Amino acid sequence: MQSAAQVDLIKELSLAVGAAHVLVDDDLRAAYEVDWTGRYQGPCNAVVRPNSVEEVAAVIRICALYDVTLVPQAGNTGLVGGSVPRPARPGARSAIVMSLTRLTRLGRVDTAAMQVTAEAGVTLTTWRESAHNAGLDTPVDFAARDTATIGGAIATNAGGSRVLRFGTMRRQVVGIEAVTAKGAIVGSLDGLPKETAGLHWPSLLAGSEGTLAVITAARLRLVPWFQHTATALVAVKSIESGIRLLAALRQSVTSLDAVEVIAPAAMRLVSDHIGQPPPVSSPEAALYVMVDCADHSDPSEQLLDVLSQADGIVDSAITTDAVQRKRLVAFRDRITEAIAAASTEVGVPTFKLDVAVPLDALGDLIKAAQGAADADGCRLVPFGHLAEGNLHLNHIGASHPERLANTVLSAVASLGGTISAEHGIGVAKVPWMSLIRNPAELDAQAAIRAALDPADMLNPGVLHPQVT
Ligand code: 2HG
Ligand code: ZN
Repeated sequence: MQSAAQVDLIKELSLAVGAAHVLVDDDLRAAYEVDWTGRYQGPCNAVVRPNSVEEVAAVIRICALYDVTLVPQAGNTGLVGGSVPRPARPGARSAIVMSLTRLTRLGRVDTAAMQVTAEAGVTLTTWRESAHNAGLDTPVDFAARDTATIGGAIATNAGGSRVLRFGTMRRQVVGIEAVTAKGAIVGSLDGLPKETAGLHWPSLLAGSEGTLAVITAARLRLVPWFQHTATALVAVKSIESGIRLLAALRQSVTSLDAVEVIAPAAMRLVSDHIGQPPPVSSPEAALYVMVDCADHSDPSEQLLDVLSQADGIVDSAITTDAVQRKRLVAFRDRITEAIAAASTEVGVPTFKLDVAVPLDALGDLIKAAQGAADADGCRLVPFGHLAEGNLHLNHIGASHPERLANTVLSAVASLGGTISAEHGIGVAKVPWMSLIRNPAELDAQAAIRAALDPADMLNPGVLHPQVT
């Protein structure tokens, strides 16, 4: 039964955004209370769906008044539990989920500035389509593109396959609009590439995971749209030959767009899932490397040149044909989906660790991760972004996720790596933050957060342990 204060809270929220956009029924809230892997979940009082920055500000002021916490959510494609409510705890404040999926306005593309303004709920695919309609392209792309949104991608500083060419989401944000815990609208969407007037809101908010303010819109950088893409899938006989191939590509292929890595375990799983044999294979393959080169004219000659001189290649396929490319890229893009299906089959949510190490430590990382998975008795499926030394270590049927995390993340830290490369800390990795941040850094981060959100209202439990 709802308390009088809860009834008043729902009434006020309904006045702010319209009763149809305050979801209180169990069945309506359910999809917002659990992440898509099924690993992270918690209850909320209501899901509120504002339609403008002013409505976002009004909702935040109401939540502050009623002393409830607020969990910003958009595509809900996150992998670290940062966009769903925390599990219920005795004495904890109740939560409101703020869904930003109604903020879907997109501005006109400015082709001279190569920028566009998008609201937080615009998906990456829609962002890309708007760029293409103007003859341009987007610098960030990843497999969850149809559901993941601009707001979430900025809040987690998402990466994806084009980071080696254009950088992570942080670099694409030339202006931002957000609402602080006090209900103040901050930032600017003017998109001035040069502006040195003290604090830079895009830099502060990219990667803040909904803890410092709720992002409502951004001015985003666009890039040229290269009409010719050559994609190669290369089987290499050792990790070292994969890294030497990466070095050669970086040195001589100016159109290099993506260099992704697929471990044999991931290749087997995805190939079973999509019902097609791997396009390249060899019993000798230690790794598969997928390379994209994109340019205004056919880049395949440059790519072939490097491939023909590289050592350690045991098989390869290359194509520029759109249909063939799609077929090839599916072996990378559909790995997450294949893992989810395998996890559903064993009845345990996937345990995911997204980590990065310096390239020369990649072999040691894979060894440590395999050792930990073997000790747990689970199936390890590694893949990711070779150029950034970023591996997605997916564990199917893990029995002791905490123990796995302890072993693998400690190894990552001792190899000079990071416990999160592109998925964020969320709630999943909070206990291991001290492996990569010293006490002074953690104190400073907490102090910045407390200054902007003294009541710890925005996404408590994410990035830092939850206090109340
Ligand atoms: C990708 O690179 C995403 O496809 C998802 O970051 C990774 O499922 C994963 O672990
Ligand atoms: Zn990734």
